[in-house]
Amino acid sequence: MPSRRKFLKQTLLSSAILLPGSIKKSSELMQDKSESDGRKPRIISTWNHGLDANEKAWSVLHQTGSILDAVEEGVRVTEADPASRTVGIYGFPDREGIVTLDASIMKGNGECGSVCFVRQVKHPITLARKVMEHTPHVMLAGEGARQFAIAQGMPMEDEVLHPESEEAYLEWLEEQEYRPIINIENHDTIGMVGVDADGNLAGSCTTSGLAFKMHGRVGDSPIIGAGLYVDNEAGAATATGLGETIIKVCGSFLVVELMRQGRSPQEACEEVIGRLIEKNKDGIEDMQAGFIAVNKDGEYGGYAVHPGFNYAVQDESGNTLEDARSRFT
Ligand code: SD4
Repeated sequence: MPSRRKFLKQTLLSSAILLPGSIKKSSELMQDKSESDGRKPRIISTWNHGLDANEKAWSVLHQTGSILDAVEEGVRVTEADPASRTVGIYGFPDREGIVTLDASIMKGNGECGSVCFVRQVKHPITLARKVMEHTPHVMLAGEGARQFAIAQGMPMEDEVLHPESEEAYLEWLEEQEYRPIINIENHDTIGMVGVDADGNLAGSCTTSGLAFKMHGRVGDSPIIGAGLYVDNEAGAATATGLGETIIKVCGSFLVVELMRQGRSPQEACEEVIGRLIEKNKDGIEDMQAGFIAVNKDGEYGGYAVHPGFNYAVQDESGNTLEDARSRFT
């Protein structure tokens, strides 16, 4: 079965499993997200794993009243999930067999922190927050980021691949074909953006990056403006998919700038996917990328290059998985 069809089938199967009770089927949902109501507070996050992450974020928001705490705690659920092959230390390794992680966090007032190419840290999102709050810098990389984690008292994890990651890596080694494209199945970064009842925004993004990437490769997720951008004056956006395509258009920043100029979150995501396709024409049939966005009024949207991208939307009416529309069908 071609990889995209397999992915779609898997997505549909897992959607069905994840859709009990209050979680609605995407087909029941309003198609035009630009008409989405501006309900606040609201938290949205990428892919199926966004459902569990949203649930945690929502309870943290209600406990602490902090949208920043909410987006940090929410994605920590995914980082700690041994079943995740695309986020955290149980994820797929790079081509040397080493798991390296990227993460970023941002507040609506412009404060932000990120880490990239970091090893052995179970919660890179928390490390990114520590960079934001306890250093004069925005971004720490590699061994420096790891040393900072140790200095902050964060535990170091053994560098043992999860058995499923190891199996996939050994299989990959047989061909060792390095193609810097997304194969649609192996990219499921979690990006989360949220707005509280007062219109304060925050966002987080964390990933083990592209499976079997070159050692040292850093994607969009830890780059402020590419994988994540938040501005209380306009809105917040985050990205998933092939980071190289997203970096080239400063994707999340551009989504937020378009919202500042008056576009709805849905319109802004669609316009940036259009720009991304323009700038990445070669091989676009094998490249997936998607954005989600929320504005300060609580309206939201999401859009992707190809079908198969979904995102979880949490507000007072429940936690819902929605299929994003896409440029190609
Ligand atoms: C990256 N954007 O490292 C990440 C990978 C990914 O959904 O999204 N996935 O390029």
